[in-house]
Amino acid sequence: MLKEFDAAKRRIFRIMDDDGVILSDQYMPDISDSELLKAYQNMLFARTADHMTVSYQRQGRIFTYPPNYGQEAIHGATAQVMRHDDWLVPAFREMGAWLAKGATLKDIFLYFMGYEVGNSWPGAHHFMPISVPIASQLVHATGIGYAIKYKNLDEVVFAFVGDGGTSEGDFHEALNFAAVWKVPVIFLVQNNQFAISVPFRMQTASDGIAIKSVAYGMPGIQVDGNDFFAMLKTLQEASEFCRAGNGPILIEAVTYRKGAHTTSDDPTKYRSKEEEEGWEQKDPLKRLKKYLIFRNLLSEEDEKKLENQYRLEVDRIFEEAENQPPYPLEDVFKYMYADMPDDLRKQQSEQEKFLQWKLSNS
Ligand SMILES: Cc1ncc(C[n+]2csc(CCOP(=O)(O)OP(=O)(O)O)c2C)c(N)n1
Repeated sequence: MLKEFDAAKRRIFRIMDDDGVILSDQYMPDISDSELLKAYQNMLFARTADHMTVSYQRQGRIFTYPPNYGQEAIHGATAQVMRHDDWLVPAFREMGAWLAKGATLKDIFLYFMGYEVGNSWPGAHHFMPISVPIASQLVHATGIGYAIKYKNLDEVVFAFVGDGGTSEGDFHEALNFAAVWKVPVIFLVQNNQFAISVPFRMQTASDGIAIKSVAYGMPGIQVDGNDFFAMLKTLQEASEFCRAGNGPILIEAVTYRKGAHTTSDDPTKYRSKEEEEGWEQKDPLKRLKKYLIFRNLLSEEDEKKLENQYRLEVDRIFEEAENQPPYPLEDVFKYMYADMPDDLRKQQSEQEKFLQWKLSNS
């Protein structure tokens, strides 16, 4: 399949249409009905948590948060393929994949509440920290891939980046050397059509991202990122390809960020209702739900029940995170260096003075 849909052939890979109808049976990925239902439930859980996190932010109970709404099929498929020893190198918009790697929702909430401990995610094995400096994580991914190859380990790196991130020098450096060294890295670009307010057509003059793989000397594929089956099949084949020692691969998952860039953004300023409505038909959960209902694996009532159950669960976990004792100011400063340098010590004491001043003036 990877060869047939190689980026150079200019074909987007899709298995299921917008109505949940299977277009090409021969590419259906290997997944049992019960695994499929579980995968859908996990995506629904992530979506529920995502919506509720936006609402917590609006209530002033959590800091800035980047919604995942509309991109869940990419994360759900990754969750299905990623093994315990594989590495997840995240950007910042793939919560379903974090949960699959073993991060708890409470850890995730603590991160977005500013807790330093929220960075450590002890249950998540082979998981790098969330990377807000765009694309900087990709060079780390190539480095991890190099170590895996050097040590002859049976591991694959799943490295996430957005379409905007592909314009960074780090993207070029990471892909160039990953291909030269033939390291087992899946570069997974979530092309959600925007980098904050910058539309994809202003990001690159290239006809898509996947085609850039040709110049780097690695295979690439453009996939309908809202088609769970297409994403799953692609990731299954991509991870086998990497595991077999063939080097890296570039996947462009074409999707749409249905929410705002972050809770500080207002997308109505830079995109139209018509555009949003056009993408609504392609919503990844709606499409998969139609398929599941057609196969009698799910009903509308089942889904309502699940959603209610998830809402209660998310609220309970959020309250647990809210009840965490406040973090000491020192946490903000102490983890960067083994011995804190003088200028950082000075910043800490200035911040302490500022907080005391604020307290005495409130
Ligand atoms: C190196 C760097 N430059 C700029 C920013 C500010 N910034 C934060 S998110 C973002 C856009 C990222 O867009 P994209 O890579 O498409 O990912 P998306 O947010 O769409 O998931 C920018 C420019 C940053 N965090 N890091």
